Amino acid sequence: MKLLGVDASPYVRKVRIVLEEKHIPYEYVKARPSLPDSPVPQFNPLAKIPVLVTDSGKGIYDSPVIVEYLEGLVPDPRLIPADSEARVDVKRWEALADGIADATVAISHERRKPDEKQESPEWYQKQRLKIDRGLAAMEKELAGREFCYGTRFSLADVAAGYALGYLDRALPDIPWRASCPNLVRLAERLSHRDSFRKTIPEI
Ligand SMILES: N[C@@H](CCC(=O)N[C@@H](CS)C(=O)NCC(=O)O)C(=O)O
Repeated sequence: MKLLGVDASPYVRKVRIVLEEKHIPYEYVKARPSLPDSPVPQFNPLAKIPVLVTDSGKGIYDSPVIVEYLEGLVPDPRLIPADSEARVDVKRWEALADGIADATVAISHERRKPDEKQESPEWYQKQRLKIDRGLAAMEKELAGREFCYGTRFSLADVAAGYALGYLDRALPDIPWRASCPNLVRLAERLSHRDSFRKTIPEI
């Protein structure tokens, strides 16, 4: 199977971490969706990355669907619990982390625009609140625990870890460490896992 994407995308890293955790061999095809000759729209009509292309040529998107697909393909090690309530709790962590990453992407893209094209301070504040409240919710749920959900590593940890890593890279001026000691410890623990080390963006 092939994974289409680039290192700069946090959602691509999430999928790569899952592929590494499950030891699934794949070809990483560096592809930007916006280039004229990009292969991405052929496999995802929404022209977004990541896209996983199966050996039969089917394009799978978006990242939560890809993760679900990989979990079904290689159930061991399990990253999403089988029990339906536990499953929802883990996917809720994923949704929270994805939302933090979405707001981080939005601010980081906006900052690259010329001053006259920038969004209003209120827009920035709205995005920033999503990040701050999202981190506060994660910090609270993590209190007294080693893992984000239950007593073992899961997709919840993958999600929190990739979102924090991306936040550090894209918006290093956000001082989240000062108010989130539990997340600091989590990020430190995760940074030693092979899956996280092998997927550190090259850029
Ligand atoms: N919710 C999607 C988000 C995917 C996404 O927005 N990817 C960005 C790159 S970080 C992209 O492809 N943007 C191109 C576009 O929106 O046209 C997922 O989790 O896969």
